[in-house]
Order: sequence, then C-alpha cells, then structure tokens
Amino acid sequence: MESMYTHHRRRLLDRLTQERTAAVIPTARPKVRNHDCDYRFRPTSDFWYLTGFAEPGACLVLLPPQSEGQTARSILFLRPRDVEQEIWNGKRLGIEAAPEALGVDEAHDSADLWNELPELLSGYERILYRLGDEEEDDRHFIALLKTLRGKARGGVRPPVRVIDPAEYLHELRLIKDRDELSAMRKAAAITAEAHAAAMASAAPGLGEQQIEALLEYTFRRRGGSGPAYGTIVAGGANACILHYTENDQILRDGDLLLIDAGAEKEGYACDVTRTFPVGGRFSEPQRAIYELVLRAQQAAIEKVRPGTPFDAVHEAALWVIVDGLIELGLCRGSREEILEEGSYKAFFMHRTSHWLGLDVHDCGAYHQDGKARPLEPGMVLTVEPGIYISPDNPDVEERWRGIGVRIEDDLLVTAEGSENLTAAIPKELDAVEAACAGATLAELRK
Ligand SMILES: [Mn+2]
Repeated sequence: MESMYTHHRRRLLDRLTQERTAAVIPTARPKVRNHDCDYRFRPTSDFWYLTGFAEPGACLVLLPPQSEGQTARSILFLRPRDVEQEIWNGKRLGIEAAPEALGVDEAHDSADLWNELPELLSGYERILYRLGDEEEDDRHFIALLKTLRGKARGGVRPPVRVIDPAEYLHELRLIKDRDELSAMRKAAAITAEAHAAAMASAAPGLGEQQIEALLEYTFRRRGGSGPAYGTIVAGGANACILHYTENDQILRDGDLLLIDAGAEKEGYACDVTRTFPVGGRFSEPQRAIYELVLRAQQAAIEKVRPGTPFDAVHEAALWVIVDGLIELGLCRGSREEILEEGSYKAFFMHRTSHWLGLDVHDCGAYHQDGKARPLEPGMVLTVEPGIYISPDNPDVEERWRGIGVRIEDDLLVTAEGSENLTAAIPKELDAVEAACAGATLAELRK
C-alpha cells in the first residue's frame, strides 16, 4: 500500500507537472544548543510531509517530465551508511535501502547534491524552493541559479521563476487527509490525558515546572515525540503574559492555572489551552471571566463549517467578549465604540484562530483575493479566545486584576460542520472542577 508520504509526493508532482516546475526541498540542518551539543533533530515540515524521513543531511528533488514520453523522477539525497559514524551517532537508512523503504525512484549521496543539481535541473524554467529558511542552503541555491544561467549560452533555458512552497505545497498541507487526521487524533488523545493529569495534580505549593514535567512526561510516555511547542504553565497573573514559558513559580491557592500545551505525534501538533483553579474551586470573579470566555469560544466554534470566512470565527468570539466586558463593567461604551476604538485589546489582544497541522501555526494562506478565505472540509484550526486582566490595570476593580483565562480547542472542518478533536478535555465548569478533584477522562465521559 502507498504510504501517506508517497501519496503526498505524488499529489505535489501532479501539480508540478501541470506547472512544469521542479522542486528542491531540503530538510532542516542540525541546530547547536550549546558548545558541541545539538537540539534534538526535527525535519522541516515540508520535507517530512513528502518523505516521512527523519535523518538530517537529506534533500528531496522532484523532477516532472519535460517532454512526452518522459516520466517524473523523485530523487532523495541522503547520507550513505558509515560504520564509524553509526557507532557514535545512530543508524542510517543508507542509499541502497532508501528507494524500497521510502518509495522514491532514486537515492543519491547527499554529498553530491549541489554538484548534481545543475544537470538535474537543466531546462526547468520554474523551480520550487523556499528561500530564507537556511542561509547555507540559500547560498548553494543562488550559486546554482548562476550556474544554470551560464548554461543559457549553450541553448539550455535558464530558470526564470523561483517559487515559494506556499503556492502549491502549503495549499496541499492545509487540507488534511485521513492518515494525517489519524495522527492528529492520536496527538489529541495524548494531550487529553496530559491535561486531565495536570488538573488532577495541580495543588497549592507545587511548582509550575512540576506540572510542566507531568505534561511532558505524559506526552512521551504515551508515544508522542514531546511537546509540539513551548509548554506554557502559567499560575495566577503569569497567565496575562501570553508566551510565558519560564514555568518556574509556585502555585498559590485561589489562583487560576492556565496551561497551553499539546503533544506532537508523527510530526503533527495538538494545541490546547485549559484554565482551572489551583485549589479546585473558581472564585466568583474567576467564574464570571471563565464563563464569558467559554461562551465566546462556543459562539466561535458554532461558526466553524464550510463556507464561513476565516475572520468570522474571530468576530463571533470578539462580539461575545465585548458584550461581556461591557456587562461586567470592564469596558465602557457601546459595542460599536469599543470595537472602533479597540479598547477591548487591553483584555483580548490576540486573534482567535490559526491553522494547525505539522506546524503548530500551520501553513496555508488566510486570505485569498484580498478577502478572508472560506473554510473547507479537511482544514484544522484552533479556536482560542481569552481574557487577560493585567495585575497592574488601574482602570478595573481590584478583584479582577491578575485573572487570565484562555480556552483553546482544535477544530476539524467537516462536510456537515465541524468536529472538535480535543472535546474530551474537560472544559465546562463542573467538568473542570470534577477533573481538579481527580476525576479521570473515563469517569468524565459517563
Ligand atoms: Mn494556539
């Protein structure tokens, strides 16, 4: 059976064939953490989507036919087997095994990549390549363009367009197929277990980092590759720092705890935020803010269906939040005035949604022809409104200060409407309080 990666490659090659475009898609380069230690290697998402191959030092080259009778070629450049290197740094697939293992037509030594490309790309006027990701690759690529232009005198047509993957590849990635959704459901199941464990375990006196450790332990223990992005465990007013990742403070009774954390599985991200009381019970002001954010999220989720413009999801959440802020006395004026002046941005300063997939902020255009694009079946987006009241805000009553709430789920657009991939994670007030009291996901489903 064709793997999902071969399927993705074939779909891209169909498009490249129509457009007479060759593609050069390198994976990531290892990144130094400090001195002689690297971060754990993660392929680029484009490369992973097309190969499922996790070794560094590789590049995929796709060559559509240039004339009748020719066939398309997929060539993977990768590191050769090396007994000495493999003892130190781990096993390599090797050039001989790659075509069979990965379904590519040919495999070549990655040391020859930039030397072979002038010949391989000869005659293609359009080349798909992402400039700006890796300077060293970019330098090689620019030198390659010069070499190809030099061949023009010999009658070979030189490249006239370098095309960003956004145009074809990222549009493919935006619509998830069955295999991708299967990986995303696994990531969601792992994430659900981690959030439930965090709710059951958080208690006054524990450190944020202990909850972070529990989340990431669960991600790895359940077979995820780890967190899909920097885990946020923000107690009390730390929740008002949107990208708080220090996670080094002590949890206090009476505070809320905001956790934004998701597992990565087979390269695919889950992205979930829950906010719950450290001591297990919401205070009145916390409850009022929580209920408002939950209502806003539900209004936004109801908008998720084919045909809804992307921006309408945010607007639905925003209107509920603005009306609620007026009701609670946190904003003054009419809805129209507040929207016009943007005074709500003191409390809700980010947007409600982003695409989700191999990248947590996944690729794919949000606008088309100057307008917000309509949602289509197979797209996955987050819905994550929030309200954050700065501890230093002098314009609000003291009881509101330092409350930060965000609620985030991952929504798949279906033919009929939507499916909430992360619905199993407690979110209604009583379910959250039950989970904080130790109820498991299985008990909460009853
Ligand atoms: Mn998100």
